[in-house]
Order: sequence, then C-alpha cells, then structure tokens
Amino acid sequence: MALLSFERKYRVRGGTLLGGDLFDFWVGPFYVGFFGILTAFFGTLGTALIIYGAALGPTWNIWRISIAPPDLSYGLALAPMAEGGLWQIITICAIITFSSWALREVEICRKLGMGLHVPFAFSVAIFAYVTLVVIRPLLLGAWGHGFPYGIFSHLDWVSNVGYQYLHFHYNPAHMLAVTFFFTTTLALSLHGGLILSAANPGRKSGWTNELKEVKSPEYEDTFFRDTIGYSVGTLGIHRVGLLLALNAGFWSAVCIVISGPFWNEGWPQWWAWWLNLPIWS
Ligand code: 07D
Ligand code: 07D
Ligand code: U10
Repeated sequence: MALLSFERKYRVRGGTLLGGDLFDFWVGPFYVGFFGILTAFFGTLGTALIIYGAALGPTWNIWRISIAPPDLSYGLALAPMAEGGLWQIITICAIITFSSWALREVEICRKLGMGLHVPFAFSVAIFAYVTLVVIRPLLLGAWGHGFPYGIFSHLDWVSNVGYQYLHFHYNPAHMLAVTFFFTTTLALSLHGGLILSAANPGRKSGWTNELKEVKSPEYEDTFFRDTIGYSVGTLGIHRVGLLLALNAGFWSAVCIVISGPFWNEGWPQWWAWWLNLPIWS
C-alpha cells in the first residue's frame, strides 16, 4: 500500500490514553494527542526558561550558556530563580516533556496496533536522565548534585564528578555500560553492513549496468555461519540490538547512582575486594 493511502487508512480515531477524541488529530505530519499538547507546552516553556536564564547570565556564547543547579547549601529546598530555581523548574519541564513524548509514542503504537518497544526504549533514556537529576541528588540530599544545563558546562560536570572518584574507568558498572555502548555500535555496523551487502550485491559484470539479484536472508545467515559459526537470524539481530542498547543506558544509570550514594571512595579502591579474597592468603 502506498504511504499516502496507508495514512488515510490508519489516520482514524482511537488508541488514545487520555483526552478521548479531543486532541485526536494531526498537524501536518505530526500526531498531536493530549501528550503532544503537553510536550509542546512544557517543551516550549522549558526552552523559553533556558533562554531567560541565558539572558540573566554573563554570555550569549552558545557553547558557554549554562543554567546551574542550586548551591549544595540549599539541600533539597526550592531555590530563588536566579540561584538554581530556574534549573529546578526547567528540570520539571524536561521530565514532563520527555515522559509526554514517550506516552505520545504509546498512543501512536496503539493506533497502529504495534508493540510498545520504542516507547519502552526511550523510557530507559529518560530513566538515565532522571537518575542524574532526581534520584542521585535525592539520595545525596541536595539538588546541587544535578548537572548544569549547558553544552560545555555539562562536560565540566562529567569530568569533575569522574575525578571525584579518582578514576571513573574503575567503576565496574561504568565498564559494563561502556562495553554495551561499544557492542551496540559493533552490532549496528555489522547489521547495517550485512543488509546493504545483501541489498546491493553489485553489477553482473564490469561490462553491464545489469544488477545481480538481491540476496535473501539465507545468504545473510550463511555469511555469519561461515564467519563465526552461528547466525542469530533476521529477527534475532533486532532483539540483540535492542537488548544491547537498553543495557548501555541501564548500566549508565547504575554507574552514576552508585557513585556517592553507595560508594564514596575512589573507584580504584573498590577493587580491594579482589586483593582481599581469602584464596591469596
Ligand atoms: C544524535 C539525537 C539528537 C540529539 C541531539 C542533542 C540539546 C541541548 C541545550 C544549549 C545522541 C540536542 C541537544 C537540545 C541544547 C542547551 C542548554 C543523540 C542524538 C543532537 N547531554 N554529553 C552532547 C545532552 C549528559 C556528554 C551533545 C542532553 C550527561 C559527553 C549534546 C542530555 C552526561 C558529551 C548533548 C545530556 C553527558 C556529550 C551531543 C540530557 C552523560 C560529548 C549528544 C537531557 C550522559 C557531546 C559538547 C548526542 C558533545 C555531548 C546533549 C546529558 C556527557 C549537546 C540533551 C550529564 C561526554 N550532549 N551528557 O549526540 O559534543 O546524543 O558535547 O540528559 O562529547 Mg551530553
Ligand atoms: C542521560 C540522555 C537522556 C536524554 C533524553 C532525551 C532532548 C530533546 C530535541 C533534537 C544516558 C533528551 C532530549 C533534550 C532534543 C531535538 C529536537 C543518556 C542520557 C532523556 N565514559 N562518565 C557515562 C564513557 C569517563 C563519567 C555514560 C566512555 C572518564 C560520569 C557512558 C569513556 C570520566 C558519568 C560513559 C568514559 C567519566 C559518566 C554516558 C571513555 C570523566 C555519568 C552515557 C572511552 C573524567 C554518565 C547516566 C549515558 C552516566 C557516564 C562512557 C570516560 C565520568 C557509559 C566510553 C574516565 C561522571 N560514561 N567517564 O549515560 O552514567 O547516556 O550517566 O573514556 O554520569 Mg564516562
Ligand atoms: C528507524 C527504523 C526504520 C525506519 C526509520 C527509522 C529507526 C527499518 C522504516 C527512523 C530513523 C531515521 C529517520 C534516521 C535518523 C534519526 C536519527 C539520527 C535520530 C535523531 C533524530 C533527530 C535528530 C530528529 C529530531 C527531530 C524531532 C524530535 C522532531 C521535532 C518536532 C517537534 C518538536 C514537534 C513535535 C510534535 C508535537 C509535540 C505534537 C504536535 C505539535 C505541533 C505540531 C506543534 C503545534 C502545537 C500544537 C498544535 C499544540 C498547542 C501548543 C501548545 C498548547 C503550546 C503553546 C505554549 C506556549 C508557551 C506558547 O528502524 O525501519 O524506516 O525511518
């Protein structure tokens, strides 16, 4: 079915979680829905507050604009606008916007009669963000532990927090997360490469523009059986990919939430358990 006639068929009422038919419409290509209104409203408000915060600050240099969280001395209290209050409201706007975006995805999945895998995956990214700006600051007792909203300033935060634990690479959950990130790119490059190689097998010969026949999944399976002895299969690779990517986000959240709330020495010291194993004595 051509995309346009497919859209006519599926652009029908229903599948909404909230708001019934009220917001069940499209604006251009975008489905709106109750959660689209929420996303648009809080996304616009949060962005406007960032611009307002930039106007209060010392620079319009895009790389250096930064909205900082409150000083640690405010603990878990609300801070005055110019001293971190803005950061607190922007954080609320961001969480509502990201969650509404995920719920709008759920409504679209329901309209299409599809599984909820994409909104589930996005929820893991939201979970990592919420861990950084809500869960860990709550556990440490101050909003000041959140990261500042600025392109370079958030990098400074990552570096500073990393060195607070001497050598963040020694954090075992960070190792897992990094390994999952690396493996995700390996898996995507193998998958992208394999699909394109089957879809573009090349010309029949150097003397003609006639193309060879596109190869079927049997060829794809055989390529990996011949190289590594096993093929996970055409559906399987998507399961593996999703699993790898979700684990990357999940272990990232774990690696930062344990830094401080559950371990406050340097990460290299954590490995003392290895030296202390009774088998060495
Ligand atoms: C390609 C999808 C498109 C999304 C893009 C991001 C904004 C922010 C806001 C000026 C893959 C749009 C950016 C709307 C503008 C203001 C106030 C996604 C794609 C293009 N980071 N980070 C970046 C965010 C954290 C880290 C770039 C967001 C943690 C490091 C971009 C968050 C830690 C490096 C950015 C967030 C951390 C970056 C490219 C939220 C650990 C880089 C991102 C909400 C996770 C890289 C100058 C990208 C860079 C980079 C955005 C959180 C570490 C500005 C929105 C605190 C080490 N981060 N980041 O492509 O070049 O993502 O920085 O949690 O080296 Mg970051
Ligand atoms: C949080 C983003 C969520 C985004 C959302 C959506 C918009 C809309 C709109 C485009 C999680 C936002 C959407 C704004 C945009 C439009 C239209 C994703 C998030 C909800 N590290 N490290 C990680 C590596 C070192 C340190 C994670 C590598 C040093 C700290 C990952 C190296 C020290 C923290 C990772 C390395 C250090 C991390 C990040 C190498 C510094 C964290 C990925 C090769 C001296 C952070 C949850 C992530 C974390 C984190 C990788 C080095 C410190 C595993 C590969 C040794 C303090 N590091 N790191 O989490 O776990 O994405 O955050 O050296 O806090 Mg690290
Ligand atoms: C995949 C795949 C696959 C495909 C695919 C893909 C994965 C095999 C079949 C998809 C992959 C790609 C296309 C590849 C490229 C993608 C990436 C590299 C990922 C990164 C993506 C980007 C960087 C693009 C980001 C773009 C975004 C997020 C779109 C931005 C759009 C908006 C912000 C609008 C969103 C719409 C909303 C919120 C709802 C509707 C709202 C509007 C239209 C605005 C108007 C508002 C209203 C009507 C509401 C009223 C507003 C209010 C109340 C607010 C007012 C408030 C005030 C304060 C004034 O596997 O298969 O192929 O293609």
